[in-house]
Amino acid sequence: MKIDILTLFPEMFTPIQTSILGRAIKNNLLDINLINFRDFSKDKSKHVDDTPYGGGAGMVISAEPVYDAYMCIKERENAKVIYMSPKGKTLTQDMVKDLSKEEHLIVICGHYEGIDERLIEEIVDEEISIGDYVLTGGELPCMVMVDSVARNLEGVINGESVSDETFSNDLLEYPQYTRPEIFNGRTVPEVLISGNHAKINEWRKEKSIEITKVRRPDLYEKYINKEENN
Ligand code: 4G1
Repeated sequence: MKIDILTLFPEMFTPIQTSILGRAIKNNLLDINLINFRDFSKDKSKHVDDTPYGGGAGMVISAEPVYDAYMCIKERENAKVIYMSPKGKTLTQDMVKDLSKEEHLIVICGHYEGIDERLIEEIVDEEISIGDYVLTGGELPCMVMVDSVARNLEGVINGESVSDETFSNDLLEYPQYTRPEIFNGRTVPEVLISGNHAKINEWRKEKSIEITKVRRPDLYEKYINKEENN
């Protein structure tokens, strides 16, 4: 998958070129291309923002430098253009799964008070939000989206870990333990060292249901409704 990211702060993006995603890039499963649209400013002091029409606080990013950066991307015709925005649809695992089927994403990150609405009308296919809180820019949301999409790409992580976890069955995960067997006097649940895999699976399912019911009644409700239909 090719991902072009249009941002004023390309240096923020080290986290998604590290660890598992770093390996995916090395293995040519993922290609992240950072474009600083300040490079497309026609202003001699490289300005990309201006005061808002109608007045009010803050600065608005002009349509032109972002548009010119977008026009410079080769083979953009079949790409899906995403604007990270608090006005977007909140990212879910179902959306992540659909996005991971795309061949090419172009992601625009806003800053200050956002981007001129006409740029969004002109080139954006989908506005996506990661949740309801105020941020200084769309860069962190973009990284969240790219991380979740990339780990669903073929070969990035082993298949079992992709399908086994939370949200694939609408339940939160059971608790995990590793060595030592006793930590500060706390033991590992007996069943996990029993070697009885049927019993272990049963215990894990039970724990998943228990924690989901307590912590995420919304997910639990969804799970129960699905079970009733099976
Ligand atoms: C009004 C949050 C403004 C923020 C209401 C999640 C937030 C992009 C996201 C804001 C942003 C609320 C996101 C706000 C985001 C222009 C640049 C928009 C930064 C900006 C709830 C500032 N998911 N926020 N405005 O945070 O880009 O994607």
